[in-house]
Amino acid sequence: MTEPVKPNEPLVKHIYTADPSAHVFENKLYIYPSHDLDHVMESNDNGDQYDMEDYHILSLEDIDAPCVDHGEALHLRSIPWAKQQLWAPDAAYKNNTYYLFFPARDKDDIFRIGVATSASPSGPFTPEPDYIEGSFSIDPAVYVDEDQKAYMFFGGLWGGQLEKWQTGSYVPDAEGPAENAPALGPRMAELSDDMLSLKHEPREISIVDENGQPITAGDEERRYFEGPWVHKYNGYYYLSYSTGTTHNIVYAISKNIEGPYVYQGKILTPVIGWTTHHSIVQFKDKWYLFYHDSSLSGGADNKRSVKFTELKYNADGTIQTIDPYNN
Ligand code: FUB
Repeated sequence: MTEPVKPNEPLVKHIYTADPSAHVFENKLYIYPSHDLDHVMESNDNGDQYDMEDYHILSLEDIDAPCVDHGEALHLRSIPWAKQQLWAPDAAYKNNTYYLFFPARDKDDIFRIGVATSASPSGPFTPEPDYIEGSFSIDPAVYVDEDQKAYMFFGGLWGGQLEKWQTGSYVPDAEGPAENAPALGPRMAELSDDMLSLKHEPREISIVDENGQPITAGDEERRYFEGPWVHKYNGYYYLSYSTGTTHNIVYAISKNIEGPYVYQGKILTPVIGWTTHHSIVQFKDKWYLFYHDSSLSGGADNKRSVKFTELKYNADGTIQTIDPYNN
């Protein structure tokens, strides 16, 4: 694209992109999205319509510069363990190396999380031969803390299969908790120093209300569904995520990276299209929300476009709610 990008407009229009994970690397903004394909798929609760096969990495020299598409950075055909569905990725930098974390279904149709490496933030990325041992479900988000310890957050309901991992192993016909029971939380694990494995079995994160009571599975306005993202602001960890069936991006905060996280409120009201997925990044002196919607495709759930808008904090650290069509 040669035109400068604008807030609340697709970053690129020549391909469909979704699930943006934005990072500042080498003084530029890099966006790691899913690459939605322009084909017709049957929609179902299993997410079969999200049948993606590769990743393209985008970058911006500045927040009003043209968006660069760096081309194919990783394709399904080069990932030995993966069968289909390259869903929402994330990237991290450590050890003079860029790491791309990504979910895909393995040969047994179970979602796992893989990792690929590159010397450049724009790739191409070389995948490890197998998925990360002990990983499962979807939507990895990797947070490298100030002490350089790295943590992977992940998990998604329904097609993301999180319900099936409640016992710690895969139970194909497992269902979610009862409506009045605590909702399933995202999982987290510290990554090994080489970023290629988990240091321990994934732990479940608890999200609670202002009285310390767990958010329940029936509380669809607030319970975790998919798409976790963690950032730090004024000494607090902010865990933000999609509520899925109610289509909001919401957030909860904690002094401890492992939680419990206390629910705060909405960041982004529903977008056009079923899914909503985001990331939050500081670039220069401002904070930005990267998100997607299906407006460019006329509302097709599986043909989405990445956009951004400024994100603002109130003096008490709460985040101002964004209406994507009125800001
Ligand atoms: O893009 C496929 C899936 O849709 C992602 O993994 C979810 O977060 C949702 O955006």
